[in-house]
Amino acid sequence: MARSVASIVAGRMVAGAPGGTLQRPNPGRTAELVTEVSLGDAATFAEAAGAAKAAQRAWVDVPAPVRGSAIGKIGRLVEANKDRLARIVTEEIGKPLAEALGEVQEIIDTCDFFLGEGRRLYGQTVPSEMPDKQLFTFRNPMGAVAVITAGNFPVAVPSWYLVPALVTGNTVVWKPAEYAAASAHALYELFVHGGGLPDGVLNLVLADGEQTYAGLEASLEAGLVDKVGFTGSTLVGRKIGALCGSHLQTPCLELGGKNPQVVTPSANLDLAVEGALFSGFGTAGQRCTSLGTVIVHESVHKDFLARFDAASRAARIGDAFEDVLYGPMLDERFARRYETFLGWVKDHHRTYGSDGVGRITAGNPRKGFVGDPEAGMFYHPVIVDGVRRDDDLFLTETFGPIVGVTTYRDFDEAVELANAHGYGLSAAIYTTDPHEVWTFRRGTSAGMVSVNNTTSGAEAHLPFGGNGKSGNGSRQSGQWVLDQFTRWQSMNWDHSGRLQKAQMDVATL
Ligand code: UN1
Repeated sequence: MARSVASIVAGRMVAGAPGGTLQRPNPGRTAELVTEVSLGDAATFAEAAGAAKAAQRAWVDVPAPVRGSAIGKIGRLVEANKDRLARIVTEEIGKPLAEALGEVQEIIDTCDFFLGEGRRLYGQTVPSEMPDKQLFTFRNPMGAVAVITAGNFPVAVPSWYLVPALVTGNTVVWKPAEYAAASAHALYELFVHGGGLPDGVLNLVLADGEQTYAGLEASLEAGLVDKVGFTGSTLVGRKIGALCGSHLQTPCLELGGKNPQVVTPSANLDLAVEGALFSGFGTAGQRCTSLGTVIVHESVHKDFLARFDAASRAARIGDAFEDVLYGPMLDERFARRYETFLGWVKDHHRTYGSDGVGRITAGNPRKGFVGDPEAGMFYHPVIVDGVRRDDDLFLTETFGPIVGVTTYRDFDEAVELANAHGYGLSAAIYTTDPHEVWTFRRGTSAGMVSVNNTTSGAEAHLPFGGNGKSGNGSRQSGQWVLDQFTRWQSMNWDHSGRLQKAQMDVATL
């Protein structure tokens, strides 16, 4: 039985489908319908932004510790519904159940961290240069926040925005990926009921990209949106960044990645292979933190490649409810784009020399569920050895189960190659040499560095974010995200009874 979902503005379900209807199939069994989505349009978005703006005046008056305890209750309700929510995610986007459970755990962790923020939200006292004058700083909420999220992490990544935004006194209009609408709807309900959120504090808009952009533009124009958070592609991030910039706003942008993994001669190769397998092919390569290119020292290249090849051939791909490395692609649009890319890779890499450089080593890049080729959007893992720095595969995020491999001679070259793609989200190094660890950390352009661990798999309370084509330097998670959802306000309070002028009436000894 397919679930029917629609936008919810100020606590009311939006009637009809002004933006049309989306029939969402199970990506693992495309003949089976899982969600029927009534889409809103630009007006729905603007209406939701208006509802958020109106509700913010009362929400900011709720004492922060009370908002924090609402976050705590949301966390407990999500915990009580962990299995149910994870199953909706697995069914709707084909993420293996173990990963979906991990994703839900990430929401609980985020709530656990931020419930305490309600009792902190610290400001400062600052000494004045004049007697009987007090200086203070306060964190004020931005106002109404627009949150636009991707469908590969349909519940955890949204919570990275919703939780800190709400606890700091903002209200939200949330536009999730429409192909993950049932997951989003389920999370919305847990937030509203768990936290007892008043109408309008959290609004859900289901709409396509075009209508969302138009709605966001109109809302910014009307002064209804004070901050935008966006997780998605670099291409769309640029558009949203430009739009926000023209309204003198700085959005929180979390975009794509082409995340490298350096494998040095001292590396534990089994660990490096396990890491490459998980971050390259886990979630079918559809994480912003997925591994893009392995940069391996030439002395261990052959050995690494043989083991990586064998491991990827042995991996189980299939039904996301079973014990598999990964399931289907998220959505037909991604599958089609990936297939075009794969076609290019096959043509391009066939033209390389007979020495094996540039050949597709592993996997059988054929579409099809093992045993039932027509069942869903499944792809086998592909490893391309010998990628060169001007190859598309080296330079572009693929969002699919494909990993490039290239070699280096000296360590400086490895660091240089690890930055040459222009993204800067996540980077990993496998080494037992502390000097290499330190040199890599300092030299990488990435916002997140892993040592003897994978490029993907961030923890919920460490700063998350990227540089270059991966974002605008904003950071989510932990205390660092507070700077995204609050503005500093300063106050000076003179109780001397005189008009003391800064710089002119400075006290002297
Ligand atoms: C994303 O793909 O948008 O680091 C976020 C990870 C996850 C988050 C990925 N916890 O893999």
